[in-house]
Amino acid sequence: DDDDDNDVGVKLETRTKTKRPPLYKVMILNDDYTPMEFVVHVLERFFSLTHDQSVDIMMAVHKKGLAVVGVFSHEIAETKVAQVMDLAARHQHPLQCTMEKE
Ligand code: TYC
Repeated sequence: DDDDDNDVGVKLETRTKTKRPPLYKVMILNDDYTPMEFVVHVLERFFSLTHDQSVDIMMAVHKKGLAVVGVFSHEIAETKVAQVMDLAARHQHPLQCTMEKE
């Protein structure tokens, strides 16, 4: 502002803000009717968990009510929830799967 050029100039640097997309926790909820083996199968099939990891998470849900089974972009999380809800409905199990912004 001291150089009497009427403040005309060229901005030489711009901020490169790389905003990461929000992530979503996908959770499964306990209920009294869905068979344990079905929940284990769902976790193996849709969340690329090993059998042992799936058993551990299923038992955590059975005891505590719910657990996070994975964290994904919005689109992937929506797909996982839909896949679980669809398979559970087709087998007439009341299993619930939901997503929540992290
Ligand atoms: N509580 C169920 C039973 O005793 C098992 C179960 C576990 C159901 C986890 C849902 O998300 C769930 N058969």
